[in-house]
Amino acid sequence: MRSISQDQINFYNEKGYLIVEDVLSQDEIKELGKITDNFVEKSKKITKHNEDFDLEPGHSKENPKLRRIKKPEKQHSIYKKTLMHPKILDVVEDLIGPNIRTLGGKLNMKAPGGGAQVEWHTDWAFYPHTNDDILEVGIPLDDMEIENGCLMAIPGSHKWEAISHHEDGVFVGAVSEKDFKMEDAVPFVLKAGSISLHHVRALHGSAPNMSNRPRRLLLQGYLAADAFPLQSNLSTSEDWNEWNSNMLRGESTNRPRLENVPVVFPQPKPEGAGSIFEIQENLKKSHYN
Ligand SMILES: O=C(O)CCC(=O)C(=O)O
Repeated sequence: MRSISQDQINFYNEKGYLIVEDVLSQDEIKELGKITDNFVEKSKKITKHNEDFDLEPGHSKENPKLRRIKKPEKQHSIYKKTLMHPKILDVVEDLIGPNIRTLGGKLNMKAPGGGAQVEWHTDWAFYPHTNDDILEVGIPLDDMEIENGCLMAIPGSHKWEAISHHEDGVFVGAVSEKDFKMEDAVPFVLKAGSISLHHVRALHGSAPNMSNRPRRLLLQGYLAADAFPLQSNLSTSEDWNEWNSNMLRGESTNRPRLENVPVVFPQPKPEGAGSIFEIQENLKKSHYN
């Protein structure tokens, strides 16, 4: 039985995003919030990005500005449980089919009073695959509104030709202003407990947090088992075992489904490129100021 209606599936196919309400319980949200607070506490001990954390400029022990917990599912069992949450997987299955791998997760945080924007981009620009049955689930740990920098997307943009995320021939992880109209953006205003899903080719971004509340958003990536990355090297048995350890439902396959999908390859990268935040710092003009 489906967990969402045919109308919701049609909406996702047409617009490239979907909001589903009341998927996680308030107890689950509270627990996620509590462990996330502990990670913010932990981040006070560091002064530079590391394997686990990405920091916003101005981060300090007194005023921690943890911008991202990387691969949270590898850092705490509660995040792992959320990545494998049956209710989330049921919705994902209705949209991309029964054979599902995960791309893993990230937890993006915007501190009150200015937590930084994410410039407009598609996830596809960072990781093109053999087909685009790939999506990202957004799980807000705080009510997400325009004031605290909610995620936004341009409806229908997942059907556009590939847009370059380059400037002066170098990958900057964001599109140019001329490529879209900000007034077409739909804000994902969500109560904590609800989820958003956006297609890998949907153009999306988010503004700085201008409120006095945090905006913490857990993002979890999922893909059809027959979508293979165009960039990755699955050459050894070890790579293959690791790849298959990301299967969450259904059957793995060694037969990539090759679709006629438009791609601009995300190379060359800027010097010292790390997270999306660092890559986007190379954009000459922010979409937000
Ligand atoms: O945190 C956000 O508002 C958007 C994040 C995003 O699009 C990304 O990390 O790729």
